[in-house]
Amino acid sequence: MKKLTNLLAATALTATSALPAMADKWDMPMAYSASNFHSATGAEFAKCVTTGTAGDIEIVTHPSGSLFPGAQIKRAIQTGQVPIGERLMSGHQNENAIFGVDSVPFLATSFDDAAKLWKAAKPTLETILADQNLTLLYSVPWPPQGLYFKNEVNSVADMKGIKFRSYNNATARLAELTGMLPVTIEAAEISQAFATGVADAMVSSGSTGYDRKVWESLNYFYEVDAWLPRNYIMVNSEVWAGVSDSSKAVITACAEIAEYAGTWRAKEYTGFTMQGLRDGGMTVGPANDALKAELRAIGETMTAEWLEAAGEQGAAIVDSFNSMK
Ligand code: PCA
Repeated sequence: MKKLTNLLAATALTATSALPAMADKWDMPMAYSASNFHSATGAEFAKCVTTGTAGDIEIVTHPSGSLFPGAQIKRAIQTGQVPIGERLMSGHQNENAIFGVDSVPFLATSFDDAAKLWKAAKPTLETILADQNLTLLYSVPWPPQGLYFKNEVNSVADMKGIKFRSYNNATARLAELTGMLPVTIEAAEISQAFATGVADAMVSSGSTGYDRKVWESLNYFYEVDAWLPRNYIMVNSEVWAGVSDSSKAVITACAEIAEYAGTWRAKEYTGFTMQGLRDGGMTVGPANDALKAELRAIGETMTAEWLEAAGEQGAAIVDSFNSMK
């Protein structure tokens, strides 16, 4: 028996001393539900890094805003409260209009165009983020944004006075320009907000409506393909500087895989979630032509406003994007 205990103790010791000296645990806050495709992608990215670095860096994801709510994640990474995290970048248009480049209505309305816009904007975004102590690892789009309502809507006039859940400046501005009343609510909170009548409408993807089972409160989804906003996975630049070259290579490779896999998932999920909304009992279809035209006109106003706010950098991104089309 003593022998066995000794043996166990020796094995435990060996196991402990075999652990890499620099083993590091990275908590990674994410704002969206564990079932969401961004969270699934993040979980695989975490696994890829943990396995690839042989545990030198173990990434642990915290979905559903459980560690930090979405609005606080970027600051938490910047200030080193967490080394890494995922954030919807357009949530920070207040800081810099460039962060809202992916939420300009009708600028990029398909996955292909969203990829081109991302390519055009990436170098500028990386520079802005670097100034904020942030290093970009990967980015994945949401599916195209459409309009959710409790009641049937056929024109902008029908929207007047409706309480509209917003998730960034652009969505709040859209509410204002359509005569609705914006109320900012994180995706993790929307099921409750709709159930209690805090809001009766939103613009979002089929994915978020599906994840949050919004058919329990809302009845109509109008496919508008207004824009495809993106989530970004960022690491604190000081933390990044301290990572070994070999671990950096693993993380960069895992990030590339995650961006590809996440984008693929977003595409696959678009049709799947539309059907999910229908199965839940919602009426799903394109907005009528008159409503589309009204929304386009509002989009033009918002595009002009964005270009004004984003200045030369914004104009250069749009030029570069247009040259790729
Ligand atoms: N879902 C997120 C952002 C965009 C989307 O499709 C949300 O509604 O908060």
